[in-house]
Amino acid sequence: MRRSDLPADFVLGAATASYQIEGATQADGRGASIWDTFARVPGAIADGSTGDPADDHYRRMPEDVSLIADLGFDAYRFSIAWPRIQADGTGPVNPAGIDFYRRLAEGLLERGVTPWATLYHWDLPQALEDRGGWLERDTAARFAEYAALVTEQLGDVVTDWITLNEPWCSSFLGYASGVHAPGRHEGARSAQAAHHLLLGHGLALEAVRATRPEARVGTTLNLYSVRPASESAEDRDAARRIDGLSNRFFLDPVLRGSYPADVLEDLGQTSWFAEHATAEDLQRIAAPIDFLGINYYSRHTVAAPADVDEADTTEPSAYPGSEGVRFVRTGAAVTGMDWEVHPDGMVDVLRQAHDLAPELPLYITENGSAYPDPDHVGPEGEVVDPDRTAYLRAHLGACAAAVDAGLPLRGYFAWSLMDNWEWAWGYSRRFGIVHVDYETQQRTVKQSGHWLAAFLRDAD
Ligand code: IFM
Repeated sequence: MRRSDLPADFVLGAATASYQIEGATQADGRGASIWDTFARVPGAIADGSTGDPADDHYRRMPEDVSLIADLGFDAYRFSIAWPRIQADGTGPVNPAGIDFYRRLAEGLLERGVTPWATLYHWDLPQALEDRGGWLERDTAARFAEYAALVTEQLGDVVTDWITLNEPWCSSFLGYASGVHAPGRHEGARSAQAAHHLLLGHGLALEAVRATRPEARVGTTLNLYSVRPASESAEDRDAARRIDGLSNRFFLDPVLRGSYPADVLEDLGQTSWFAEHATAEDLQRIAAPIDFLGINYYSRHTVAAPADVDEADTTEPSAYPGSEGVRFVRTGAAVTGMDWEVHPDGMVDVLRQAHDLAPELPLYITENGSAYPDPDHVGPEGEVVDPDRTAYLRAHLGACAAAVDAGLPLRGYFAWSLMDNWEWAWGYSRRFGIVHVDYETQQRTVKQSGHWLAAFLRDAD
């Protein structure tokens, strides 16, 4: 697998997100986000840590820009922390917040790296959560206002915009299982949060188009390859449910302008959606985008609940209405997140999206792995992570297979540029191709990073 196996204009980048790398959560007028609050809840984060200092990127940004450029990436996907721009989620722009992202984008451009900005990678201003968060329709309108402010300010230095990152996580991990901020247990009502997120996408899309007609705007979904554990009708129904809630519940409204009726039924949300998810909302959500971002990590093999009692789980589930569905271990290799390594699944999810919107350019906006590789730098300055290199190589191979199969895949972003704060796992999971020593903030390119840099130069 070589870079030259991919089209010459195929974009290769690295990705990060604001709360996971920036630190400096109280600097320069930044307001509190739901993750600042959630991380302080006892037991919410595996190692009891918070996003401070994370990678201290807010202060070390110029050094990180050099790192990105030196590794040879074409593009860098970062996210903008809403509470740095509007501390409470409303009102005028905080100039210091905008200035940080302007310097970042300008620094990238100076080094020949294209900035890709995500407007929402989960750091909702806490003040908006206090008013109901994504369960409130008004949050979608606030998001569009914020999107207009940001693109007005930065649209001269950023052309590629992603409205939302992984609305499945924001809604079902945030409002159903509660393992992500804001940590609420609202059961199937979490689907209403998903609708408001998608409406926020639609309204933001409109706002960005009005502010910056030249912008390229898309959104990013996390999609899974889903298959039944057997061909039994029950297992196939389990696969329908999980594909429904993880994939179709987001793909269908964005690409077809409708929610899947079977999923609304599983959720018991048919009447709420009939009343509140209006035709006008769906028209907005399905307005043409310039590309779809897909974050792909793994495959789910699922089976029907073993027996009726098993559905009576006490843990709030991220799959309301389908609580008893079992996620089956197949014996296939898994990463340190216990996620099955299945590169072919990347082609499956690309095809699933492509079938709904044959003309739409697709990008893998995240793909990567955490492994329990050494969390220290060796005596020769090396970080040896062969599993991560193999994972990257295999998934870049899947990109080439997708392109060869005629799918309009235009780029790939590795998750992540550097080790960072992995949400509920804190600092205990490392996805970086660059190692970060959290004591000293020293960055060291891992073997996987050296491999990727050679791949980018087509020298592998
Ligand atoms: O770290 C996350 C990222 O923020 C969103 N996508 C999945 C990654 C790995 O869990």
